[in-house]
Amino acid sequence: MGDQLETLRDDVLEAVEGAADLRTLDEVRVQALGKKGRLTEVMRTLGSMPPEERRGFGQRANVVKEALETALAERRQTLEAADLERRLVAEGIDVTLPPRPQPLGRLHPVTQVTEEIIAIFADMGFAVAEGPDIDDDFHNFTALNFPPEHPAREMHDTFFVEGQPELVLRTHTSTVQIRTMMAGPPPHRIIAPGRTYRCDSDATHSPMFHQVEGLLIDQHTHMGHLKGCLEDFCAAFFERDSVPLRFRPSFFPFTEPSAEVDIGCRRTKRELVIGEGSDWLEILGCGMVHPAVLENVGLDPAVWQGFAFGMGIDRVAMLKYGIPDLRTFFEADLRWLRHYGFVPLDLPTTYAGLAR
Ligand code: 2NL
Repeated sequence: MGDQLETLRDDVLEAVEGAADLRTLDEVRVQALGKKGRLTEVMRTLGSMPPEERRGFGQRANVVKEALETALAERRQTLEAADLERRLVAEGIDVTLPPRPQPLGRLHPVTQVTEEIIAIFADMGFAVAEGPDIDDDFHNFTALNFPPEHPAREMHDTFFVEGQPELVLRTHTSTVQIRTMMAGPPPHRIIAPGRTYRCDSDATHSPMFHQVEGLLIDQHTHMGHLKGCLEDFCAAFFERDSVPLRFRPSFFPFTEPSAEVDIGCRRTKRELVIGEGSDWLEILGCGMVHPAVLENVGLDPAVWQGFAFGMGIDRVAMLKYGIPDLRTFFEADLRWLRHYGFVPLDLPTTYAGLAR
């Protein structure tokens, strides 16, 4: 009987060491210690033994059982660790590998350029403000000092909401600046990028287009600050040390004085270079906020003053990235987007270079 226990123990220990995976090991366990296992069968014979043999045999069988259980547990641990190691290697991710931008699609040039503009003005301390695309006559025209008979209020320039002649699709994002000035006390330093709408459609006009306006209101800001701000913006946007700017006297109902700003450029048959040369290209309109506008939003023009400007985002996107036709912007052509679009997650910053 003693030999039988030892043979059983050695057989099972050998099988345990030989088990190459957890499934095999479990089969070994069942065959030895399961309900019909070899050791279980041997233990079952205890009852029919003479009492003087039973005690010693029972003790030795228990020692064998414990030895087998220990061996099984140790082998299990080894196999589990090996399994885990295999999985860690197989499922490992090298986080230092570069991302694969291809499946992520592309950002529209308007999105890219809007982010670039926001990054530049954010560095100068301007916050981004937003407002509704549909607004009322007061925020779009009256507060901005448009006289009642102004041509921009005509049916053929402005989209009106059917049945609600007080509501329009905003023709500029000045509506957002009016809302900002009425919502809280000065000083204000904001830019308002967004969609704008005018009843106009040809090679250089789209009925929906994008604009960014800027507004700064405090007690001491003058035209010199406006000029410096726009010079810094243009240099940063066109990524040059400096750019020549030309301010031409102009007229807007909401600014006084008003100016249109041209940027120096060189036009050849083949290309357009921005920031050098003896030609000029108009890029934005600006001025000191009209006293009547300040009064309309409840500010005393004897105390508060500031500047404002407005710029077409689609237009400067075309200039900066050499996109020849405005209409292609809104055709949702995937081949066009793959060519002119930008890799997402590469957010523009002025210190890293706006578009990399
Ligand atoms: C242009 C000209 C401009 C503004 C927009 C503005 C807004 C308020 C008060 C005063 Cl609330 N002015 N905006 C000022 C001057 C010019 O836009 O050519 N945009 C494309």
